[in-house]
Amino acid sequence: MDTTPAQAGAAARGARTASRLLAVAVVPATVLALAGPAAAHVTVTPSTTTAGADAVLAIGVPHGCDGSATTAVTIRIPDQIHAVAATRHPLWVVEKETVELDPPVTDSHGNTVTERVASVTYRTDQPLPDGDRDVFELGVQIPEAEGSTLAFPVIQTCEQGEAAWIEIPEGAQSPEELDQPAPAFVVTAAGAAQQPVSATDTLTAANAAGAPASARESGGDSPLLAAGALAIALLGVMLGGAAVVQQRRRA
Ligand SMILES: [Cu+2]
Repeated sequence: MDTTPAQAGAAARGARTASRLLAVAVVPATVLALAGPAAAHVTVTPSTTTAGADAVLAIGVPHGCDGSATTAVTIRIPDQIHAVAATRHPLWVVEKETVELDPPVTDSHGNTVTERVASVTYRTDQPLPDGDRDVFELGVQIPEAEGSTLAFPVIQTCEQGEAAWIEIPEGAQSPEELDQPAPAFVVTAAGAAQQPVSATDTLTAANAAGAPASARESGGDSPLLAAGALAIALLGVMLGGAAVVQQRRRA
């Protein structure tokens, strides 16, 4: 059966609409899916942010330095924290750098403390590949410094190069505006809700709300994003298909 010029025109219009719909659905979906892991930065997720409490700080390293594998992670400890118990970690050796405290201080157990841990370095001779992630846990006592921000600048050394996660927001700046923000969180009063510091720490809020460990330690890679992207893409395909069918029926 010959198609009339009108029918041919209608079909072409239908196809154009469908491909436009597809483009509208697929492009953002792809961008979202690609964005996932790369957006994650080095994070700190405290088991609690409460002043005076004993806490475990999970320092998450979600990727290497521009594709290069990680060989060492040095975590600088803020002045207000004196003692740090580094969690032993297979494949990694731990080194602590201490500095003298002048004047010495008395800790919460009444002991005189003459030196404090200034940094903790995890080092490995089996580099952590760029596509993998790892978490380093430190046991500390949160200082009695309600409302203050505790930053843990991290130097990530890789087979090629290094990444310095040391940037501190100034004034009203938010950590999201920085390329390599230092992981940080805000100390809260006993009984107060945990306060996330930045997108990189939203996990802190998730932690406070009792999110499962896997969610707490996942550092910004989110299968959810991929699922969302997929759903949008499917929707696009279905809409596109429906438009084509409709066009055909009208023709
Ligand atoms: Cu990153």
